[in-house]
Amino acid sequence: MLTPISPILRRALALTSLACTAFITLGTAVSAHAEPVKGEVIKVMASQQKLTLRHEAIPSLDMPPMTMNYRVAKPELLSSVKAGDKVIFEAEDRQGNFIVTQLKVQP
Ligand SMILES: [Cu+2]
Repeated sequence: MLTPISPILRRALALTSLACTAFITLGTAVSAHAEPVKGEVIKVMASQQKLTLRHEAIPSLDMPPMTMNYRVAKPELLSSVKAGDKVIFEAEDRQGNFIVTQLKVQP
């Protein structure tokens, strides 16, 4: 039977995961919020500064593999990608808004 506690537990686990990421990256001088994630560009919406990405799991954001829309931190991030590109990106959760901060076509 499902109980109301499960969403709370999920959130707690996500926060724990973020805290762990911050702790681990302190020693390696990598951004505390982001980790490189592989994905594929499904759609670019340049006028909205958004794109649709199909991506692998993102443990630090508590996301399973999925397809979703992201806003980009800078419009220039969209200038070098198009639908169908395989990319590596980093995303942050800013008060519930998921923002892509890094975006590169996979070498
Ligand atoms: Cu996602």
